[in-house]
Amino acid sequence: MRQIGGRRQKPAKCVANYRSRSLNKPVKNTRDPLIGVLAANVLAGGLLCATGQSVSDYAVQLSAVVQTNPAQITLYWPADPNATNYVRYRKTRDATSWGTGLTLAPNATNYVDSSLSASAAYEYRVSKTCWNGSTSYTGEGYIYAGVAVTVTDTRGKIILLVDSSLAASLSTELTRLQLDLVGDGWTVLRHDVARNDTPVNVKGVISADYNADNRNVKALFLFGHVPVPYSGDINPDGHPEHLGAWPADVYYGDMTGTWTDSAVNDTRASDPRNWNSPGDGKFDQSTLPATLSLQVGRVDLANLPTFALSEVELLRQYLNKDHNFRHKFVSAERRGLVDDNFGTFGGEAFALSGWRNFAPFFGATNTIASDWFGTLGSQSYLFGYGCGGGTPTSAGGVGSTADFAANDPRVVFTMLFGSWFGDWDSQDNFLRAPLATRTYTLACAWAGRQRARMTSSLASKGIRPVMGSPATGI
Ligand SMILES: [Ca+2]
Ligand SMILES: [Ca+2]
Repeated sequence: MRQIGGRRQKPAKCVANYRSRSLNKPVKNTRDPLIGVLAANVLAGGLLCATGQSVSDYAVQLSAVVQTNPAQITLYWPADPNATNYVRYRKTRDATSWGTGLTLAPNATNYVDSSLSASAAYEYRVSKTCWNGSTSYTGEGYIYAGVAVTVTDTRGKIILLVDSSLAASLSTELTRLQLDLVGDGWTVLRHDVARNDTPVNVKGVISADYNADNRNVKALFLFGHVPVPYSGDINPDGHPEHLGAWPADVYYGDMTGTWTDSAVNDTRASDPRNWNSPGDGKFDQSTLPATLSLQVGRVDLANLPTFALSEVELLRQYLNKDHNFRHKFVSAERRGLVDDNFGTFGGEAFALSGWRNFAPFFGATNTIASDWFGTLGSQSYLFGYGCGGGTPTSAGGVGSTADFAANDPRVVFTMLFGSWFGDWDSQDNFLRAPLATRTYTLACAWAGRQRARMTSSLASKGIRPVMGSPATGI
């Protein structure tokens, strides 16, 4: 697998390397002087290159307008002059197949659906095939929409697992969190667990709740340094010296699969945290053994010494942020920021996790390529996506953990992507740093290699504190 920038042992070289390999913004035309650099890099990686495309060209940036009489949903997307064909699909949220698509004209920029039930919600997908004169490429867009869908006021049961070493200090704030979760439609099942317990014992607490009411227990909120399960022999950032066990909170969300600790024997990783041997308590599984039964999120602000506040005070600050956002004491403009420092990367186009999700949320014109800290110091965004060559504490072109400690970027929900910080349980880890900021940021997911598709899960299930990513845990 191709590396996504950065070498753990040589951060200085990593930065220089990143600068020579990456783009600061999507390529807009063939006169961009950086295109040659991109093409050379892609060819050096041995991959085919759709030269001249920008990352957003790989998305169909869908948005929707609905009306009640007659009931209809109109999908819109920006024109792509290179499109040779569009296909529209529709399904219910939980259907597993898209079925047969409906072919639209090559110059289509909208689709009107009037054969629907006003009270139902539908997930739409629009795919395009394109030819730019020298090469072909494809794009996809997804949106979840309904005309008059009933508000979800009962979400089921959420298990709140609290690190017991924090419970007394934060009792007021945790009680308020529980009330806020009730207000959001959840029934809260609270348990406090010791941070030095084993993941197997902690999972026993979760399983007992789930087995007592498996139809209604839907979600798991891990608060604090609840024991961190590790699993697998993986390196989704492509670095051989990062191969091994990664944090895997997905273990806690799987109620049916079998997890073993007998096969993997790999101690080549540069950080012993990633070593995995038979019987060491880290699981073997590199992929999920079963479909997850629970949504899983974690707020863990342990081991962040770059921030001035202690772990307890960082968590108190987080709970205050959470309460303030839920009650609109703090808000942000409904728009999405994309700070892409990788470009198309041989077609992987990591920043699609921004472009493809933000258009359905806010509209294509409210999805904006811009610099993270340069923009978010003075302008607010509800969502942000940033990617660049990484270290455990930074992503090139986005910023560093120290930047998050020194600033207060005005963005609430975030995705960050780059090498070395995806296994989030490390000191001053860059993926957790946004959660430790003062006023705004509540969530961060590692998204890019495995693109995030958020529209239907957020719309129907509620936003999670920290969003799940299979096999990597946060
Ligand atoms: Ca093991
Ligand atoms: Ca930037």
